[in-house]
Amino acid sequence: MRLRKVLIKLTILGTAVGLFIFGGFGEFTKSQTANSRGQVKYLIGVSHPNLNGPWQIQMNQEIKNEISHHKDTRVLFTDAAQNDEQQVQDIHTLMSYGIDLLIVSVDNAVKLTPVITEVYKKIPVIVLGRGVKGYDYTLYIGSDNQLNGKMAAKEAINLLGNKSGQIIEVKGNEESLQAEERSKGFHETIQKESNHTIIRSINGNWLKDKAEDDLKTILKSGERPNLIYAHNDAMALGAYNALKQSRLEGVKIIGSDGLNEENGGLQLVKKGLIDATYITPTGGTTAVQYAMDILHKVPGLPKKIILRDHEVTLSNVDFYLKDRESESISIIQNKHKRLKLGFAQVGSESEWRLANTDSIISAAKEAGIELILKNADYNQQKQIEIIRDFIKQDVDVIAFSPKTEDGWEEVLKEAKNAGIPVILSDREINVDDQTLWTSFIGSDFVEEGRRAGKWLVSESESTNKAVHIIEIEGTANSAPAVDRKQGFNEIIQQNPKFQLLKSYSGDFTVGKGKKLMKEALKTYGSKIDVVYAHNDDMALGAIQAVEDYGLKPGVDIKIISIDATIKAFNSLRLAKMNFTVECNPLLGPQLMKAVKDLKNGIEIPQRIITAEETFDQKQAKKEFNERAY
Ligand code: GYE
Repeated sequence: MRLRKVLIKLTILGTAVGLFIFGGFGEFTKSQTANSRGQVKYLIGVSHPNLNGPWQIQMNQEIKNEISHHKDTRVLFTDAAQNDEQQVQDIHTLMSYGIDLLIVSVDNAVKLTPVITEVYKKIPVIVLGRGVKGYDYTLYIGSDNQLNGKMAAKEAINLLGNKSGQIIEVKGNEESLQAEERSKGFHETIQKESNHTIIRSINGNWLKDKAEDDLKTILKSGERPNLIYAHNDAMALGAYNALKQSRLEGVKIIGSDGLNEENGGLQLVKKGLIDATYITPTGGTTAVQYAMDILHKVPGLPKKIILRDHEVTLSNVDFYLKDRESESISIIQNKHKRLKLGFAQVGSESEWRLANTDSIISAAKEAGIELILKNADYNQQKQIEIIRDFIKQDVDVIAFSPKTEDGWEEVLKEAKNAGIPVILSDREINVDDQTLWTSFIGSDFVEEGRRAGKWLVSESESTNKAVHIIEIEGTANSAPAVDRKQGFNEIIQQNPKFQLLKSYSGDFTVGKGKKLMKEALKTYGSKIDVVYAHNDDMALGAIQAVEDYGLKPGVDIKIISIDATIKAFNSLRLAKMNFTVECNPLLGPQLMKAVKDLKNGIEIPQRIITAEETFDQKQAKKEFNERAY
């Protein structure tokens, strides 16, 4: 059956599916797709929840443009026209055409997650722009929507000033994670940082007309907001129309999307119809680039790419209007013959860190980048001084692994003023001004903690007795310590049988792990059922302490850890450890790619999150010989 006929048949059946091919092979048939494909090596399926919004259309256009560079690849697009059941059906249809990879954007995370999980068991899946629940996908590409909402709240506070104002929020779509997260970031920040009140949250379904109609009704009933925050620019324009028709002036409007086209956010800001928008990249181009890497089986690809949103107001809109016309402006000038990267390593505290340092050195060599690597010996002041020295040397890019989350504002401002981009390696920081750093490359520590917790929950399923836990935390106020604690707690708090006896503050070293576990054993003795250590080194130290105490680690006391280094694998093999969550230290190649992209004027993601696994004793035994670090 020819594809056109399939399409006609589907249309006759009255389904809403829009299935269309890009790549110019109208003779493509279903059986051809699954069997012989002639010139076509790869077939990518793209499933959209709807193509009636400008943002989604832009995403689609980017995919088309990028795919045209790959002669051996074709794309099949489907448009579910805002019908969730239809989108599930579309994905099945794409699968029946034998696609090699699925790119999917979803409106309804709850309804779409099961089918995506199912597809992910068979082929790679890229989730684009709008998320799903859980981690059953190959790669996620999208913005940090909670941060988007938070930035919008900060701008709302700025626009409203000190008086207490009234805000109406126009949400995207009830079931979309993107809307949920934007809303969360917005509400939290307004509550915490202002006297303003969000008097109402309505659902605009991402659509201009719906937002406009519903707001008109609300305004007619006499409600008088001072600001309207809409989750996209289309609805922000709807808000503007509603206010105009209701003859209300002086009400501030914030949108999001920031497209540069007629009625796109940039134009709305420029014309003064709305006060602020956020350029939220669709990720279409990035998705195709990674899709090709996935299909070509490039090793070490990340799990999540979080793109950077840009705040746009009247004060900077011209820059973005111009910048977008002449893309790829390098922010690195040709100061040196070779690209010069200054890396301020935090220390040599753990096996993980040693593997990380090696990875950076060898990747720089391979990439032909001049690396100045300095070690701060786990001293934050020293790390700051090293960064200052890099600024003085006028390196092209600075990267560092921040010891703790706080205390970086000043030195990063100095780097920014000197025009040197900063990349955070493996640990994040706490600063209000997100423009002080360019990109973060590392792990999702909260998820690591959750995975440790989930293993304990499943391991303890058969018992109703209390499970007594000792936690040995990483360096106080460091991102991995804060987040690994949070993720683990989130899971174990769901059942009161899990009892945390005590959390000790460690420093990621074997010595401290041993010392703290000795203390724990002195206080709690054999009452302890489980040790949760924030890294392998401290777990290894704890194992020694348990043995010294005369108990069997792994048996009398279960040991859970994070990093999955070869030494942990060995302990798992010897049944002294029970479970380790992988934290990938091989960040060198991703870092060098980011440095080169900066040079080439390619905007690099705000966050690049590595893909990671977990290992129990059986898996560790099997993979011991292949372990790279
Ligand atoms: O897990 C630990 C280390 O920041 C991810 O720091 C890193 C952590 C790693 O020393 O072993």
